[in-house]
Amino acid sequence: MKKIQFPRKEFSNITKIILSVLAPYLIYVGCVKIADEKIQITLDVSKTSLDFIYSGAEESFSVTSNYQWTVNNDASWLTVSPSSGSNNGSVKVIANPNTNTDSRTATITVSNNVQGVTGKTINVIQQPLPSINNYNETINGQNLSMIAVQGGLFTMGCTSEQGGDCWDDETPTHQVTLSDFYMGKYEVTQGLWNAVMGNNPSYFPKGDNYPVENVSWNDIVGTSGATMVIKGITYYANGFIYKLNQLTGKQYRLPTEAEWEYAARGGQSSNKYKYSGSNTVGNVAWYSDNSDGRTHAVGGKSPNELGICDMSGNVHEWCSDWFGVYSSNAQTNPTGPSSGSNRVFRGGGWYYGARSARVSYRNGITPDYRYDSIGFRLARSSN
Ligand SMILES: [Ca+2]
Repeated sequence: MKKIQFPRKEFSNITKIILSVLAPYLIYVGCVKIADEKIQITLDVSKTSLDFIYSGAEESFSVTSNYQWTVNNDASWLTVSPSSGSNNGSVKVIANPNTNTDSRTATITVSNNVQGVTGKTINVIQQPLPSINNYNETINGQNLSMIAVQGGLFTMGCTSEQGGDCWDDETPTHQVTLSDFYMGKYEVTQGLWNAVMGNNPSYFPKGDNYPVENVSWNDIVGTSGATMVIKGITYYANGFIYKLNQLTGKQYRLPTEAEWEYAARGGQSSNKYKYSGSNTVGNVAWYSDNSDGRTHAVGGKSPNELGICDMSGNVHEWCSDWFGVYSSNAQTNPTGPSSGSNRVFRGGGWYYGARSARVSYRNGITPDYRYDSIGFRLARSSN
């Protein structure tokens, strides 16, 4: 039998010529395709948002990648550096001060300009210039300094920086939103008390710049005579605050417990310290280990982020609220329980340990109680 002869499959001469001309390109295209399949380009950033205080600051984020990348930002008030890099790196972001009374936003984009790889976006917000300002006034020759506290949202209670030092009454944590207010830069001094009341009830009579103590909540708020109601508290004509308000024409009051804690934490400028202005208690507080068994002149330790002094230590500070248990519900401008038996005091004192000087520490006692480790600080609403 005759074998069937299959024709050899061969390229024609013309095809050979074309293939020989195209060969280098085909090899190149093949290699690129293989390379694309082998290298998975990755890109990630450590933050998706940045929140700047109104006065400006420096923040940073890190880039994780295996390729080149570039950074773009759409706001002239932001500086990012470097504007490009490769592989893993860190990017600094500097915000200029915001001189507007509105907040402002910007977008930072990190990309590596490779098709199919999604760029990363960081949303930036900067807080507005506060609409209230610090001020001083003089009452019968005694200075009163008030710090403007821009309102906002914070977490009240036993937050993580408190470590294992919290007591049960500091839980549960809860979200609190506050309006703008003023808080006294210092504890009310013996000098100011005497200028208003004409006496000095303090156990440690050392001079005008020492904190007044041995004053009950009732001594401050009053118990008889004409009245004025401020933020839910009735102030009476025989109390310190009513008399101060007669002299100044303003509506000073005790801080609420939430205002006290928000200010102690540094408000919107908070660095999330355990004590008011530091994680090292001795930098900001007169307390059992450094007080030498007595009060000290106000402002002797470093101020906190807002410029407020001695919120940790020296003397405890009365607040306007009845002492109650916390709820986990979010609250706006809370004023505490509607009734109770003890009024709140905060911040620790010269006789007490570091655990009492924490920003979330709280305690309470009957409003007629006088003690040489409890004084107070003034507050005032912004409107
Ligand atoms: Ca204090």
